[in-house]
Amino acid sequence: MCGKDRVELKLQKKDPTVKKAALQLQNHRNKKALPNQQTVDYPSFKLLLVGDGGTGKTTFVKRHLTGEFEKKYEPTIGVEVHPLDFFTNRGMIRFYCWDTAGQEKLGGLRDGYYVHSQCAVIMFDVTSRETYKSVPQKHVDICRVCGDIPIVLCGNKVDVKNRQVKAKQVTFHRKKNLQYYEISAKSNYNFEKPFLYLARKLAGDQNLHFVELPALLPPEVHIDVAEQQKNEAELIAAATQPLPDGDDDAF
Ligand SMILES: Nc1nc2c(ncn2[C@@H]2O[C@H](COP(=O)(O)OP(=O)(O)OP(=O)(O)O)[C@@H](O)[C@H]2O)c(=O)[nH]1
Ligand SMILES: [Mg+2]
Repeated sequence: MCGKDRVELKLQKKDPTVKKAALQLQNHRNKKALPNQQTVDYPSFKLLLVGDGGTGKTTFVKRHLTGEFEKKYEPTIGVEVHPLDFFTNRGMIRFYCWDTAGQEKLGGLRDGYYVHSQCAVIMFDVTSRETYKSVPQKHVDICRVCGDIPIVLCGNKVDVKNRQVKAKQVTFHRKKNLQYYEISAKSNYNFEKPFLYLARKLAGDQNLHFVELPALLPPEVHIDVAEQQKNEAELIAAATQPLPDGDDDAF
């Protein structure tokens, strides 16, 4: 370890969010029946995370510090699996997040990763229309392999000023009865929303809520709150409008 790394590690350990994450991890390790066992004694679900390359999937899952500490990295087969724990009023819940490679050439097993997924997040990048256009195909693929599982659509990078996919242009979720959230992985905006929605669906309990949020990396960027409030209002207003014709969303 070089001198610079050592200094950074020391600084990180002083960071209260890092301390909190370490404590959370220690607490849940203590709850396990055996040390180093793979499974946990609370409900766990396989969450499939898909979306075009560069949409921010890896950035998103790595915000969750405990999951990052326990990560299992398998670059050669095109997926990283992160166990992400959440504390709910009904006890702990774990999502095994399968962060797949979006780039075709790094796709590895592709559909092979989808098998046995119990829920999914489809991510696109609001600064790239192309990534939104590929959402329907990803949805078809998930339904083909996994059947009717709860799915959340996430429009990431809403911190960027010049977005290409406006809130009112996002209509795919309404056609397919999915949940949609605007998120910004880099600012932690709405980080917990997709997990909360999925946890409620999987538990069949709309009253489930998080009693404590997981330790997250500090925000790297800040969103313009007023601007984002406008976007959220635009979404609500758009939901009252008739859906555009056709299978794919046109801009
Ligand atoms: N401005 C902004 N940039 C982001 C955000 N999330 C991710 N990025 C950036 O987008 C780029 C791609 O992020 P990744 O997380 O690697 O994307 P990915 O979806 O995992 O890509 P693949 O692994 O190729 O499928 C990186 O440069 C990130 O820093 C965000 O919320 N806001
Ligand atoms: Mg990635």
